[in-house]
Amino acid sequence: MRNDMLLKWPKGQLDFSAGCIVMGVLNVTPDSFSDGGQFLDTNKAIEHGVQMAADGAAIIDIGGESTRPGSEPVSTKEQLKRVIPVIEALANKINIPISIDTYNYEVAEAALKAGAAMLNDITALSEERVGKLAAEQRVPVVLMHIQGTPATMQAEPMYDDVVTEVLEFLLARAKRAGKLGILKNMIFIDPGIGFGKTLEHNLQLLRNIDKFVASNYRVLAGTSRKSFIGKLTSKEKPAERIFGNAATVALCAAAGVSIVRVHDVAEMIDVVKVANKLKIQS
Ligand code: HH2
Repeated sequence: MRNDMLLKWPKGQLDFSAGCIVMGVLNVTPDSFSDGGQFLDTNKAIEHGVQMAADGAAIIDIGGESTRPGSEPVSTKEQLKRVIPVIEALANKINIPISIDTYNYEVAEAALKAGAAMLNDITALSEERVGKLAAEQRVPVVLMHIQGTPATMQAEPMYDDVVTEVLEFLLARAKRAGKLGILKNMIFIDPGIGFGKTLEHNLQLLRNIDKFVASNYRVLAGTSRKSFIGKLTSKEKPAERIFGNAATVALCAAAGVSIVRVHDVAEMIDVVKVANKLKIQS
């Protein structure tokens, strides 16, 4: 196995030798756009995390604040109340890394203490302390692009050249992460599908996802059940967007994306297994 196919750190490991791997989404929130309210109950959340691991997820990404368009920040206290018991319990029940979906330093720190092994920051280290924390604790970090904030991001997203601007932003943030002491192979870049982007922006980013892969940072893509899929397929309900999502997951895996972040783990595991085999090796 080539060295870079196995990412190992003190708290976990990820094996990319088969190609793209799956991150299962676990939102412990009342209002997430797709699974809001389903896993707010601690026991239900734990059960779902265990199920996603059994279904083949390589990572479980836990969040305590919805970042859907129009959403407002949730207090640190409330986020901790939602996610910490779930992380503590899941860390003892599954042997894959748990990632914490937060840009909040206090939440990130407490989550790592409770057993999380990765940080997923939708603001790409807007708070430098989060980057320092990742460096000190030697954990991988996902850097995502967002234009604006969740409350306002879909009002009027605007770019001259969305692909170049998003990629340049991510490379600058990755460089900053490197300066803070995070190793290059521990950094994942993510174009932030749906975060301050129109349908056309999302399509352009996905059509050019190979440019992100060519950056030599590993890439994460989060398309799961998002509204652009609903628009293309006329599927109003997020849970009905599974086949539409499968198309994006297959194309991402075949283009060399390392991690797809999804709600429907069992289904997308099959998609990824096939797409990984169809990937033209370069
Ligand atoms: N998308 C969502 C949340 N976190 N993190 C990364 N790195 N990339 C993404 O595309 C991404 C993300 C939004 O999806 P979801 O968690 O299902 O919804 P909500 O924000 O409403 O909880």
